[in-house]
Amino acid sequence: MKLSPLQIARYQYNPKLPGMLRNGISEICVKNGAPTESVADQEKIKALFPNTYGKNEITFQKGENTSPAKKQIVGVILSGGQAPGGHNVISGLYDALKATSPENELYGFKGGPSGLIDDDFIVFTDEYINQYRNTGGFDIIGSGRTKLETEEQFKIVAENCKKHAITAIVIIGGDDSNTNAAVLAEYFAANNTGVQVIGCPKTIDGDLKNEDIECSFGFDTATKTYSELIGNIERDANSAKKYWHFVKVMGRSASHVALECALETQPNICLIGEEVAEKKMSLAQITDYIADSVAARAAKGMNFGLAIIPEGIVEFVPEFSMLIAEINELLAGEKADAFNALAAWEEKYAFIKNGLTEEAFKVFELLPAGIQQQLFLERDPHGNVQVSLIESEKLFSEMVKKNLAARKAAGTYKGKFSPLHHFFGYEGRCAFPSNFDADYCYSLGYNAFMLIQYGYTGYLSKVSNLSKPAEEWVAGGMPITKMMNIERRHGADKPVIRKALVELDGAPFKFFAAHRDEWAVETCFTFPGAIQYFGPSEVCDLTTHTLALEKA
Ligand code: FBP
Repeated sequence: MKLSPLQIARYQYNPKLPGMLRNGISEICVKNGAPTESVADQEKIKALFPNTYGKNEITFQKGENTSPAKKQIVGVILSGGQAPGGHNVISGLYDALKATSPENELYGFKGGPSGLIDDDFIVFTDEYINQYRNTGGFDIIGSGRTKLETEEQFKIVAENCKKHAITAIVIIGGDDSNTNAAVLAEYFAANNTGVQVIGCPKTIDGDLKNEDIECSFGFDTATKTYSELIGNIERDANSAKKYWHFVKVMGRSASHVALECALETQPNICLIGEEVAEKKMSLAQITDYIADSVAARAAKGMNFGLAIIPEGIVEFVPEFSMLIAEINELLAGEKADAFNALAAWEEKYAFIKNGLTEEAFKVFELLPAGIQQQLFLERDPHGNVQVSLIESEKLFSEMVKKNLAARKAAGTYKGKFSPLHHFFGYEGRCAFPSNFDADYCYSLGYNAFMLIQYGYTGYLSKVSNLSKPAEEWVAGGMPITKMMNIERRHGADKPVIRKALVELDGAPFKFFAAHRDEWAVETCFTFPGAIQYFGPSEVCDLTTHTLALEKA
């Protein structure tokens, strides 16, 4: 592999640990916190997790390490979508494990959770790990989206652990993967396997957070990468003064990524899915809102601008989710074959018209032809519409175009509207982790090993006080069951980690809401530029606006 100069330089970077973990392994002791309860449905969650529920929160502090001496053989997996910093979680875990005893071993199970089932692994060495320090990507062992949730799977994993004398598994993943980590921990405890399970909070979407977990790793780097690109486009727009840019940003469901990018770049428009749902906004209302900005700016001679559209937006538009639900129903089971057998779009269109309720068809009719066809082309393995593949940036720009044409006809708009489209997602998921993510991830991994060493299971590695310099970060752990509640999933009540959506009464959204009217009409763009890895701390170690506002 040919190395870039930055990659070589990043190998030399020493990630910063929280102060309390800096004195060497022999001087890390546990401070017990209070017993915990789940966020809701306490009795039900307690009954489902009799062995792991209600445990104490803990923090680490400087003091004599009293953990029992024991050879540790730890397995680690990466689960779900890539997020910058995954390699550092593994290197932090490896370094703590080896610093505790060179006899300890770290197994990396390949391709995500399926690696644990297929018993497909490598044993990490210094030489192997060193190639991945402070780099982006999950290619160190790969990732996958297989769900680890059935008893049959757990049995196989337990057998594989027994075969290799594995003492603990670390699951690096999002809310679903950590929910499964909790269930696996409970299974292992109930069956006296002696295998511990520790989770680490990952996802660029930023929706795995709560009063304990201040942010998931990867969010910082991904949003900085998108914001750099958005800022560059804003500057181009402000230079050329002829295009309106519609930028869709990743975030399967929650709009944290869009909101953070808006705080960093001050675009003219940023839609927030959670607000759309709360206000029950229709497609027409959203379109009007964007068109108002285009028209107001045009009246001032500015026929350019930028709108950020969160990937998950359409699911939050009530009439659109109703349409999707009807389409899923319309093509359920064998009905899909009848639909697919129709050759021409006109025939398919008639089939759709016939099958949808009048209300749903009205929404369907509003959509641009390209989007209408997309709804029927891209389906997931269960036959459902893949909402994340809908080109919502094009959907809204085309609807705005129509809206402006009507205004022009009515004599209320005289501008020129030339839209361009972008989608930023994969561009940010494997970027070199920012110093923040490099430090945070290394600390999460290091800390995960300390939790293992002290015998905890069903815990999430927790590093907090993140808006402060790393020296002041607080390392510890919290029982995953604390974050759980019961939700309806696939027709059954399930214990799951509660997903964090954008809070409309939270400081980041309030700040945005207080400024957006001005941003919509004036040109208030800010240009964050590229992530800086070397240089003054106030430039290189900056956290996100979201975290800074939440912790202000
Ligand atoms: P995770 O929830 O697994 O972290 O993944 C999030 C995400 O990056 C979303 O933002 C995006 O919608 C999705 O993954 C894309 O998934 P895929 O990599 O399978 O295309």
